[in-house]
Amino acid sequence: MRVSQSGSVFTLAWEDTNVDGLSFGGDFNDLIINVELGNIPGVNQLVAIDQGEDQRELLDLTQLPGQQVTADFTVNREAALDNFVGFYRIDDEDGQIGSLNPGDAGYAAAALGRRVLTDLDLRVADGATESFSGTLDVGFLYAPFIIANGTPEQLLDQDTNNDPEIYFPFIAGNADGADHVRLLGDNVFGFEDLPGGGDNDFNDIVVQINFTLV
Ligand SMILES: [Ca+2]
Ligand SMILES: [Ca+2]
Ligand SMILES: [Ca+2]
Ligand SMILES: [Ca+2]
Repeated sequence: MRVSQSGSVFTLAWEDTNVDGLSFGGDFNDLIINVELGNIPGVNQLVAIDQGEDQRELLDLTQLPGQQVTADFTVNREAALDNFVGFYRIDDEDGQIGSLNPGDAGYAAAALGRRVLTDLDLRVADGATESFSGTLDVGFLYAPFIIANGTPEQLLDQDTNNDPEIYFPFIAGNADGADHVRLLGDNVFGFEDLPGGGDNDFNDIVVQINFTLV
């Protein structure tokens, strides 16, 4: 059998005699099979499969095989505020956490309690770009959050006077009722850090994620 390739088409050509060089042999046309490879979605496409709608700036790892994926983050900042971006596990595409929905009392604390990649602080200096890498468990949905000019610790401590604003892709979860997360591409999230949408440039933090199966 001989194999040749033209683009996505592989040709398998068989010779059915073992007498080479004779008129009835060696022509490798006794059986020919063309195999065309279809478009096999990559892991990044699978994660992004439900992205694209207004409040669907989510990571869908429910369809991935295996146990974990490596997530490589590229984080860029164009903002005066020192923002903090993270991700948390949600139970459905509307952001539910147990019995809590976005906007319910205690939702922000519950979201921070579900925070993943807790050893990664996705924050960079203004105008800077940095790379981070971590692993995520497959089989779950994750949503991003942005804390404007603050940290999770400030929201979780006992002092309510130092609480920064936290924003989610789910408008109901945002105190100002404004959109603060926008999809800029597959697994590319742009965040707006100002109350009420501010200048709406959605580049105050930009997080791009590339997934690979472990
Ligand atoms: Ca506080
Ligand atoms: Ca949005
Ligand atoms: Ca902005
Ligand atoms: Ca900006």
